Amino acid sequence: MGFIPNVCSIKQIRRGVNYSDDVPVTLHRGDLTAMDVDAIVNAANPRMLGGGGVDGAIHRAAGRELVEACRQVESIGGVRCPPGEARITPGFRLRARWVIHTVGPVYARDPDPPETLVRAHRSSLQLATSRGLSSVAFPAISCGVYGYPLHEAAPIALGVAREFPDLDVAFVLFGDATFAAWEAAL
Ligand code: AR6
Repeated sequence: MGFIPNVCSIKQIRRGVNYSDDVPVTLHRGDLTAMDVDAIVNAANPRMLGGGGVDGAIHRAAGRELVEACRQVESIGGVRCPPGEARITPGFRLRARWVIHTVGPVYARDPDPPETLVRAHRSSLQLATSRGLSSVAFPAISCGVYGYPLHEAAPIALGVAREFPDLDVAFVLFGDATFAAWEAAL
């Protein structure tokens, strides 16, 4: 069985192939909350007050201040972040200085899941750019509770990352199947 590195870049994966769109996107296995980057992206829900999955892990690692900061985000009828949009808070006890909260599509319910997934990634990276950040790490947005099939989500997420060649974008993927889907999409 071949050795699969824990961290690999498009450049490493595409070794020997002349790709002109070589951009600094990296894949990691493991825990997003440990990433030492300017911002990690949270797969949040529209209320933005915490939840399960990676959202719960981020809130536990950041401490109670994070939910208090989320509460301060403007809410319209309890919705702080509609699907496809992004909001930013400090990272508090995380190594990352910021948390960008985005809401991906619920695959079975969203009227246009690919479009909403594109917008969730793009609005996160636009927010990072507007704040002058240079490194951002994503989980597999919508690929847990929200039910987005891994092999459909991976090329969408990577495609949007390629729109931001000046940002250092990492994907931190939990589990072999998720990592394999992203690796295949590269
Ligand atoms: N680091 C990296 N990835 C993780 C981690 C972690 N610590 N923990 C889980 N994952 P999900 P969604 C992976 O369900 O589908 C929440 O309740 C997980 O294995 O966290 O966008 C929110 O409040 C999966 O691959 O997010 C929302 O209600 C990926 O992260 C809802 O879930 C995303 O799974 C959002 O659902």
